[in-house]
Amino acid sequence: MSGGFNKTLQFIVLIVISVACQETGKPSSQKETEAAKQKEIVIPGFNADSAYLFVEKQLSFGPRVPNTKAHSACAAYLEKTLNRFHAEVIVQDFKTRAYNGKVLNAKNIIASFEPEKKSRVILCAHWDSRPYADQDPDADNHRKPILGANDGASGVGVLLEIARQLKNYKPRVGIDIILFDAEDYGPPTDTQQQDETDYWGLGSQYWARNTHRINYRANYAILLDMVGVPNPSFLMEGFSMHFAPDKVKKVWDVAEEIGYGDYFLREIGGYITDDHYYINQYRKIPAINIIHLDPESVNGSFFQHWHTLGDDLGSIDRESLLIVGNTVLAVIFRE
Ligand code: AHN
Ligand code: ZN
Repeated sequence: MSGGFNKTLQFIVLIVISVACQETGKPSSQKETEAAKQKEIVIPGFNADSAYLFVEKQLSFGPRVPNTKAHSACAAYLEKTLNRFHAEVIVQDFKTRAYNGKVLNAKNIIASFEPEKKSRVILCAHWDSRPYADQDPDADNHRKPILGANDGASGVGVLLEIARQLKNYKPRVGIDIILFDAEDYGPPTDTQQQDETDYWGLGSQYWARNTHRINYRANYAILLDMVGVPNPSFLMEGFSMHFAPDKVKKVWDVAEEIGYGDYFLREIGGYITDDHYYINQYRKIPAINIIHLDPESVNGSFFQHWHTLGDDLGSIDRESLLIVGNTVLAVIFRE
C-alpha cells in the first residue's frame, strides 16, 4: 500500500521536475535554436498509397491517346485535381502534327505554386499514353493503344501527390508542375521513320518554344519517366549528364542521403530522347530525367512491359513511387 503511494508520489515529483525543466531549465541559446527551427522548412512525407490511387485513376479513363474521349476526360480530371490543390493552372491547348501527318489536339497542363516567386523549379512528366503496343510479344497487338501505367501515369501520379503536399507545405522556391502531352506518339518501330526522333516529345517541344508565360525562367527541371517499376534502377541518363551533370549529382546525392542509394545508381545510362531533351535544347533550362533504365531488358533499354499491353497497373510498385516522391520532395525542400 505505502509502497504504491511512494511510487505515485515519485511519479508526480518526476513530472513536476520535468515540466519545470521544460519551462525554465534550458539555456537561452537552446531556446533560440528552437525558435529558429520553428521557421525551418518542414519536408512533408510522401504518401505512396495516394500516388498509387492517382495512377489508378488515370488508367480508369482508358488509353490517353490524343484525339480520343479518354484523353479529353483525363485532361479535365488533371486540371480539376491540380486546381483542388490550389495551384494556378494554365492549360496550353495546341495542335501538332504527328509523324503520319495526323493533326493531334493536345494539351500541356501547367500547375504553378507561388507563381510570384522568381526562383523556380520545374517538375514534369508526360500524361499521354502511346497509341501503339509496338513492342508487344504478340504482333496482333502492335497497333493497339496502351494504358501506360509506367510509361506516363507513374510520373504523373508522383507529381499529383507532390502537388497535394504543396497545397499545405511551401518550399523556398516556386514550383511548376508541367504535364506534357503527345510525348509518346512517335512512329511505330516497324515503319520507315523510326530514326526521326523529333516526332517524340511533341508537347515539350511546343512548350519549350511557347512557354506558358513570357520570359519564363526556371533554375532547372526534373522529368519523371517510368518511375513505378518494382526495384527500379535509375541510371544517370546520357542527355541529363551532358546538359546538367551538377543537377544529376544534386538529386543522386540527396537520394543516397535519405537511403535510396540502391536505386539511384552512379552508373551512366544511354541517351534517351525524352521531354527533358527539348527543355535543354530549345529553352536552355538544365533538365534531367529520372528514368528506369535496364540495358539487360528484352527491349535493351527500358522495363519489360515497355510499349506493350502489359504496361498496366500490375507493373506498378508503390515502393518505387515512394522512393521517387521522397527524393524529389527532399530536393525541392532543400532549395
Ligand atoms: C525514344 O524511344 C526515341 N524515346 C523514348 C522516350 C519515351 C517513350 N519515353 C517514354 N516513352
Ligand atoms: Zn513510351
